[in-house]
Amino acid sequence: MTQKDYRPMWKELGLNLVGHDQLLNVLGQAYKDIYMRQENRPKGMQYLDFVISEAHGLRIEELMETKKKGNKVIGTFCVYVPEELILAVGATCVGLCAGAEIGIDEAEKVLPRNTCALIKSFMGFKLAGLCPYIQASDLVVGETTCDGKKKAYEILNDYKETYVMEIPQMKTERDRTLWRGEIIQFKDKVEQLSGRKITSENLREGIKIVNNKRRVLQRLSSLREAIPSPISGLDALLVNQIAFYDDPLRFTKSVNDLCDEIEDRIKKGIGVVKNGTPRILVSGSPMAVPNWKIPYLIETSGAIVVAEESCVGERSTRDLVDESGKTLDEMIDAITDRYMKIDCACFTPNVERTDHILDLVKEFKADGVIHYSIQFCTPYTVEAYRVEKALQEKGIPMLKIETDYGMEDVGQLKTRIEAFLEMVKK
Ligand code: BJ8
Repeated sequence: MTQKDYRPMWKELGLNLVGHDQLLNVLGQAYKDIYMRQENRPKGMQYLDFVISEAHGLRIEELMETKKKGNKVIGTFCVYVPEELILAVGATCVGLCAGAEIGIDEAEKVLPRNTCALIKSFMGFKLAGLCPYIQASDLVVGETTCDGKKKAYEILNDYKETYVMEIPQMKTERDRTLWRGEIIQFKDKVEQLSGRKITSENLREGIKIVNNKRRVLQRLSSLREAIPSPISGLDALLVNQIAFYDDPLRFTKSVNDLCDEIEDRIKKGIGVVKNGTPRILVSGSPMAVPNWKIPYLIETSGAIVVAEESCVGERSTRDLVDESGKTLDEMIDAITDRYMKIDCACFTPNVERTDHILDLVKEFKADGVIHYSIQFCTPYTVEAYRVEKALQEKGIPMLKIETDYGMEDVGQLKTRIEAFLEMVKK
């Protein structure tokens, strides 16, 4: 994927060089097959193509540079971890590799076979020495969302220091108090790690940077309401995936440029598909890079993905932190409230999510919903029942898919998706 010889850097990071070369070859080929075959992509996607081609190269070099200057790198797996506090101390927040079937043999030595692919993936990446992001991180931050992750972090901590934030399970006032306490404790941890104090000034800046990143993703999302769709779901997903590890300022600027171009396309009536192409909302578990399986199957079956009700999508970008806080305390309150709004299926009850899916269907004029759960992900597989019921009541078709990162079921999934799209078209 990458051009320059980064092997000395990868060696210094303790990566398994042979395995890593193989991984990059496989990923490079997959990217060509899935992304580069698309026609009529916006030119602005070239920036994203470049970022992905340098995901293990230039971006890691940048992280190593910032570390040399005394700044820290913090790796995360969940959108509950408040990036604002990390940026406030001049540290960098990166999403860690968890979207590919990698190091499964190693992962299964410490985890049961019937574990969610995302969890197995991050464990596999670490144990097989294939994720430069975790190697470059000074600290990994986990969270008590689902049981699988919670228990896996205990094991991950044997290999890499993993700090765990306690996420409440409900949304009462008592839960808010707990979550606020967690944020304060995380603030202390970040201060101690970086040796820098969080002040109202640097936190205001952190809030602004993250809000702006979310604003540009909201902008991209709202442009996808247009008919015909001006950008493929695969490309939009890629933008949302890259948001987790690119430099936030550069990313915001590049995606804003992309949005300008898309706006222009909409004015000219340019789309990536014809009018009348079935419009699909994908909802459920997050799709970490390079998990492109479901949107690829949908978009090569004659439909277009118009939105993702997912943590790599709408769920993590729709809410901003209120910027009116003046004191540090007020800002912490604003961060607490913003993150409490995330409607992860780990919460109970979680009616906000179902309501939100119904709103998205309307807003994006979706013809149907494909509910995607990673196999063995109890929160989303169980919640799919309620989502389906709510959609049925409104006469909106839904297809429930449970799968992992493997390719064994691709033929069967394609048949099911095609049959669903036939039904949606009628
Ligand atoms: S806020 S969705 S990013 S926890 S898929 S590991 S839930 S068994 S990833 Fe998530 Fe945060 Fe929630 Fe979002 Fe567990 Fe399910 Fe696996 Fe999951």
